[in-house]
Amino acid sequence: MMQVVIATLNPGKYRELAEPLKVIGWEPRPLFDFGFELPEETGTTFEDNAFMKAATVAQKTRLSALADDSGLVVDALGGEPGIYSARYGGRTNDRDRNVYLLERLRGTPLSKRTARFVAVLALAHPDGHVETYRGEVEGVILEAPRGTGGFGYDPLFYLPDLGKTFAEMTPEEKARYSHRAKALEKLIEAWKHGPPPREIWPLE
Ligand code: ITT
Repeated sequence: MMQVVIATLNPGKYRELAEPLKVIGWEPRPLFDFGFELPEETGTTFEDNAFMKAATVAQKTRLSALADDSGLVVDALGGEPGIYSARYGGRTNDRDRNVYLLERLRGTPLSKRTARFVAVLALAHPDGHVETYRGEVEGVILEAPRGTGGFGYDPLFYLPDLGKTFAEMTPEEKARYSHRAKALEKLIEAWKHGPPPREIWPLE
């Protein structure tokens, strides 16, 4: 069975990544088991940051490592908080970040509160090869939180087609409709018959 270190310190992400990997027969290992820190996220894109986290952990553990860099991209805020979602406004917990987001959107009508969640998964192998998979989901930022499930901005992120926020969904529903679920779907599709072919530089 392939052991994969889940290179995250966010327990909400861990839960959502580990279960689907068990389904395809991989053995998820929490980063906590190894006592490593994650590198500082100095990249300018979700891809850069996911790559850095996965590659660092694969190199240190000599195992394959899966990292997730994700965030909320709000149109009326020019794409904020984006890659800075975990530290938005310098706020240090989910509740305060949600309050801050609502403050930033005060006076913005519902029709202009469109947003998307983005997740980029990077799967790095100890030989240095890295694969990335991206998932996105469109929604609307509500004017007040709804629901108690999930984590992060879930109580404010509403899917009009489903009539629910992510925090009002069951874990199974979130595991079907989320940005992370869509990225995982691509990873699982790529790996369903074993390791996917690697891109090779063309030799002119
Ligand atoms: P690791 O780097 O340890 O994985 P992190 O929380 O710092 O954890 P990110 O830098 O990728 O990870 O920040 C992502 C933030 O975006 C996260 O802290 C949440 O605030 C938000 N976010 C991402 N996915 C989310 C989801 O499914 N539901 C709600 N909020 C989410």
